[in-house]
Amino acid sequence: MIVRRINEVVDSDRDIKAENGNWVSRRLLLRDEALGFSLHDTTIFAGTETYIHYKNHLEVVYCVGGEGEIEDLESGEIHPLSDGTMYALNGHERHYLRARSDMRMVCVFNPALTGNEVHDQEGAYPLIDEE
Ligand code: 9YT
Repeated sequence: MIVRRINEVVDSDRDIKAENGNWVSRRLLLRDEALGFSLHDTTIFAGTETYIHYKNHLEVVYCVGGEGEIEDLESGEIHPLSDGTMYALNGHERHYLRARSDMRMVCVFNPALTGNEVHDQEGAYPLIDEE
């Protein structure tokens, strides 16, 4: 069994800040833990807009605090986000995330992130080989 608390992750090498300063992601579980997914506690900072296209991963996001919106660039739909809203990117949808206030998100990635990925210019994480 793995038990980990957020205060053990903050300011560790599992505490990843976006290069553009838009978000911070605390990685509670990574690929090494061998669960088949990674689990992140992410804060999207107020006033930011982030373009994301996870071409190589499926992501589920559960908003547990703050307010903002997601714009699905495939459908053109804009969905408000607040505490209690989940979205699942089951079609690798290109999207914008906009935060009106700091939004706290619980994120699950499949395949699991290793912890070393950074968003590329297209807002994607690379797929890192299993080996
Ligand atoms: C919700 C979202 O996609 N935020 C960007 C960061 C990413 N979720 C991560 O690495 O935790």
